[in-house]
Amino acid sequence: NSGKFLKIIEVHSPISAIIAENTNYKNSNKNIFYDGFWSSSLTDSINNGKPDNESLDISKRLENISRIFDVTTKPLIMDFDSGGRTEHFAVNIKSAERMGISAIIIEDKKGAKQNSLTEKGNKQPQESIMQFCKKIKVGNKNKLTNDFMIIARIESLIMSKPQSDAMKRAVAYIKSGVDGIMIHSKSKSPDEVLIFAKKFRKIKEYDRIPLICVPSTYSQIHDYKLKKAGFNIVIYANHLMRSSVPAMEKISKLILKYGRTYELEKKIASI
Ligand code: SPV
Ligand code: MG
Repeated sequence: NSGKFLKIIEVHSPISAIIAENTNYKNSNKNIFYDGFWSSSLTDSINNGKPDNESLDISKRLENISRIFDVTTKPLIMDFDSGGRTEHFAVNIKSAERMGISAIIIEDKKGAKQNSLTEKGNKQPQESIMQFCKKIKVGNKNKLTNDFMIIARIESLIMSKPQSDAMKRAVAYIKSGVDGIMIHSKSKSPDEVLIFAKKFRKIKEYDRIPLICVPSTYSQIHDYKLKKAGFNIVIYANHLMRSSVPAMEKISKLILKYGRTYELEKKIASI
């Protein structure tokens, strides 16, 4: 409702969330900051040393978010994977809303979970439109308030299906009552999500439906271009985790190399 273009950053632990909450960047006339957090299935799993395949169960994911909420104030969008079995989704969505999560994103996939960006090629099938619409309706029935948003994530482009399939799904999901659309892509170019946004924004009756993107593979595109294309939310979905991994690898190696920590004091945070 703010009409603002929202920048959302992945957080996977209380300390990563405190850092994200307190990060800002001042340029000549603006003070830029993150509007909220993304709880990523990928980085929550990695933070627990596990693959992104739902072996980290929903109660552990919610516990993690609860610890983040203990020490931060920004709103959070939770990656809810496919939402799981519809009867479990009906229960879990209430737990998410009660905890204070602002929105969940459910992806239109079914069966054993695989990360959409896996380089081996994602073998997880897409859910049928009919079944996914059913799930959206169950979600809406189990909302406690209308402030809580359910966003549908469309995987058609990930599966190399045509734009028409993605658009057909967007329309069906919105008709089933979803509050926003995330179009996902693993292309190295932003072109396909830009084409989708252009078509989607031509539908005037969906003016107020937020459009979301996750530019992990097409990272060359600037935020203002996504805004101009009609997106309302950008999610930087894994970058605090990905920045911490090489930092930890480097420092742990240097301690072995030097046999002391003196050489790296300037590379790390003060005590
Ligand atoms: C995640 O962050 O876990 C996501 C986005 O689902 S992606 O990994 O890009 O599919
Ligand atoms: Mg995920």
